[in-house]
Amino acid sequence: MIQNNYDTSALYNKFKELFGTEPLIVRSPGRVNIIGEHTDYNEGFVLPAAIDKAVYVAIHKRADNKIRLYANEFNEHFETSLPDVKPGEGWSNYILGVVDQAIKRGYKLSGFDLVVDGNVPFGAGLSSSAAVECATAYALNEIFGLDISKTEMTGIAQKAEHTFAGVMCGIMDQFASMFGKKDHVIKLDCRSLEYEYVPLKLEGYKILLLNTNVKHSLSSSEYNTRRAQCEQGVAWVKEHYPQVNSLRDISMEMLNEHVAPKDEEIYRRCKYVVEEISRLLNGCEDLKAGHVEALGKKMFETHDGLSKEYEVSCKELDFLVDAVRNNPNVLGARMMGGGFGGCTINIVKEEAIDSMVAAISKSYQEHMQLELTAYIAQIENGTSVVSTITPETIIA
Ligand code: GAF
Repeated sequence: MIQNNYDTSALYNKFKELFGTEPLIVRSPGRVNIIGEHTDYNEGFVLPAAIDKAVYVAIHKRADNKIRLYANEFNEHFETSLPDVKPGEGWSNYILGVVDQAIKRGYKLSGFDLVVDGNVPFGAGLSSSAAVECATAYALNEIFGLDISKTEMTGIAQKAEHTFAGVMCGIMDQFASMFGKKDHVIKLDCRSLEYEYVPLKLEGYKILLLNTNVKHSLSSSEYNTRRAQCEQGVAWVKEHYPQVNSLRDISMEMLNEHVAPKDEEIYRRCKYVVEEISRLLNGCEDLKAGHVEALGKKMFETHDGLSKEYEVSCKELDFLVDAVRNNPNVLGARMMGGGFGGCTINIVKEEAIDSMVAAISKSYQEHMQLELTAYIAQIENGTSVVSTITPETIIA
């Protein structure tokens, strides 16, 4: 099992070695989502939580306009200056997109030096990109004293993903990273951004993430296509019900009457989302009432909807869900996040985890010729400053 400790003193030392000054360090976590997938950009609800794997940025402001970035994991440098910030390739986009948004909103920045690192695996569907964006927004706010609210920082981070990474994501990932609370999930209304912390009481069960270790290249383009398909469905219903603004406002009757006759595929996409919004609301009540088995059953239903109706799964994710479907130690499992790879989320009886992971790793290797990686997700707090002082005091 992969360990989650991250030693911020190494990051501190790296920053000092590269830039010669003492950095501020900000931690921003990855996330899981219990249920409610592809509902955020449809103004529905989601049920995410921040986890113990996080992105860390070390930062120090400069007197000039230079921006010097270093990604520890890739051993890569990137340099630009404030007036020249524009979309490019790879990891720097998630930082520069945030800078661009802050400038566009009128916040006054100068240059800065920044090192990014962490232990959120890339491409695993745990929102490493949202974590980099949130860490950057929070860090810029701190060093330049911008007084931006956490809600606005979340919006800045989301918009950075749209404009610099080209993914028209919803608000879930950035919100979970920014607002996470230890041992709680966040029931978030993605329309109003009102939210409620719900204690995650799993009574002898743990959240186990199984990483397929694949990320199919379709993921961004198909994500944007799904979003457009949902919007098309809404437009057809709106011709008859002008008060409707999103799938959140739409019933199955409306879909049956006004979308089904027009396009079977769009109907299936919309049907999944409408059902998922109500499944989440019921699942959240299950969690509050301690009915974890009922919640687990709904997670399998979500997976089937994502796989067959929304069509954002892949053979590796389906394999991992099918591998645990009839296992009495597993209450629920499903693909998590945008899809086309990444992790499944499983609710598994604690004492069964080791033997189960060993057995599934073996059959995953045999059937998919791929290595499986497993993590137990602990639920942690959201984005915050780690420390501004010496390495000895900043072990996270
Ligand atoms: C990705 C997106 F970034 C989120 O906004 C959300 O839509 C998710 O896919 C699917 O629920 O993680």
